[in-house]
Amino acid sequence: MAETKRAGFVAILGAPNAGKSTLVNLVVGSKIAIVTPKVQTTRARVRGVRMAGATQIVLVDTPGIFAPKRTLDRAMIEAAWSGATEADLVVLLIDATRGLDDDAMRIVAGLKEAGRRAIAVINKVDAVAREKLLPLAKTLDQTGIVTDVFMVSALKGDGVDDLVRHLAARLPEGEWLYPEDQLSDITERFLAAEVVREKLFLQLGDELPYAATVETERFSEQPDGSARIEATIFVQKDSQKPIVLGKDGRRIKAIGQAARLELEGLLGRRVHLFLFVKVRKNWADDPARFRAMGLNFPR
Ligand SMILES: Nc1nc2c(ncn2[C@@H]2O[C@H](COP(=O)(O)OP(=O)(O)OP(=O)(O)O)[C@@H](O)[C@H]2O)c(=O)[nH]1
Ligand SMILES: [Mg+2]
Repeated sequence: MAETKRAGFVAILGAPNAGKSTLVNLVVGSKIAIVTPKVQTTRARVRGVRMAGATQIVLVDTPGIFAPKRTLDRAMIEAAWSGATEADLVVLLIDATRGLDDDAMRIVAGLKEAGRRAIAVINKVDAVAREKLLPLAKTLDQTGIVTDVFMVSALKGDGVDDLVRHLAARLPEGEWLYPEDQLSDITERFLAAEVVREKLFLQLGDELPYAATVETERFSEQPDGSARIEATIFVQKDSQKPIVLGKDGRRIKAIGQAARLELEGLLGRRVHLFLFVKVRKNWADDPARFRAMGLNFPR
């Protein structure tokens, strides 16, 4: 007899930089969400699909949850919490190097308030001393909202198979939500903009990435099978434009080159990438920019 089909959503919640996108990419087996060492990399919800036998696990990567300051922050956090609302299971991802800090406690409080329980996953176990893990697991257990505690390294893959098995077994019976061979709900246009934003985050100092957003303006297939992509980097101030461009345009060139190489790997075809930098002072208060990012504009 065929195995019973199961399917459902698993929202991954956590503080900024906990490794949510790294975990989702690993479980999906393909890069669908960008990853950087900086906080607040992910801005919108992204769904990734992993088949485990007859079970379809739809992982929902979310923006990190923190104390919001800007309109964009509020939109990101709303996106994260709405990811949890629609989910069958919630994973609370904890950065082992930070433990249950203020950001993590804020999520615990939010889950409590919503009457939700979560599977706690302690990530980055490769980066801390073993002795620290058991006390952390105990503290998580005592929050009263945690059903199980797993320890993983999303970077190295340790412990992730166990977690996937656990998730699969707890999803409800039902028809699959996506075609079996689909890996995510993102479009190639969105992926292109995100990969450019990742390279921008990696190339720039601490402040500027947060002043920038990237949109794919044109995406067309060429007769020779390659893709032609035009993307615009929006910054908020005139003074930020030369920083993105770099001396003699060297920085934008490096960003473009790195993005193109990665996109060729991800899209499986040659890519011609054209980047533009524009100043749009109010993009962070412009509902259209939020929609382009996959976010609702907070009221
Ligand atoms: N040592 C170690 N580093 C990790 C691990 N998982 C993720 N990282 C690193 O942590 C940083 C943040 O990873 P992301 O996956 O972008 O984290 P995130 O939770 O999605 O971050 P936001 O989208 O900003 O909320 C990156 O530099 C990762 O390489 C891990 O298991 N071990
Ligand atoms: Mg992320």
